[in-house]
Amino acid sequence: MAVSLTLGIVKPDAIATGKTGKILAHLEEAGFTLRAARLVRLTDAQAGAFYAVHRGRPFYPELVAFMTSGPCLPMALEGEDAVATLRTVIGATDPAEAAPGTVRKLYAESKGRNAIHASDSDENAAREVAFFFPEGELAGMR
Ligand code: IDP
Ligand code: MG
Repeated sequence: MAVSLTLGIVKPDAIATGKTGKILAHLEEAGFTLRAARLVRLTDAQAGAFYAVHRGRPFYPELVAFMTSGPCLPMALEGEDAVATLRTVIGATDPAEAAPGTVRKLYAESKGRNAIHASDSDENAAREVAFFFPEGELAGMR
């Protein structure tokens, strides 16, 4: 498998409870290299656009409210087969169903407040990395 990029976001619950450093360490120990990161407080419009695929789902208003409730940390992460690997490392959406040792099992509070986002396909990873980081902001790209 080739080295690729994915987007992770440390979500507002994990920032508020001081888990950012532990989550970053977990991702680095899992083999990821940080290529870009930025602490941002999303607007309603930004959170709505980022999660546009979920518009109309029952949890969408709660998701947008949560993602705008405090700062979050979008990160461009590089690694072997990055999208699939990060999905495995973060675990299932609901921490109650997440495998032992995954980021969500260790640090998430609930299915909604679940500590971390990860892109779910290479196509979405490219779109989501570009959403937060213009090409020139990816450190070390050549
Ligand atoms: P994922 O983050 O594991 O890819 P998605 O189904 O893409 O999960 O949902 C996006 C986000 O929306 C979840 O991470 C979670 O924060 C929130 N969410 C999803 N389903 C529910 C739900 O049933 N209740 C509350 N929030 C939810
Ligand atoms: Mg998803």
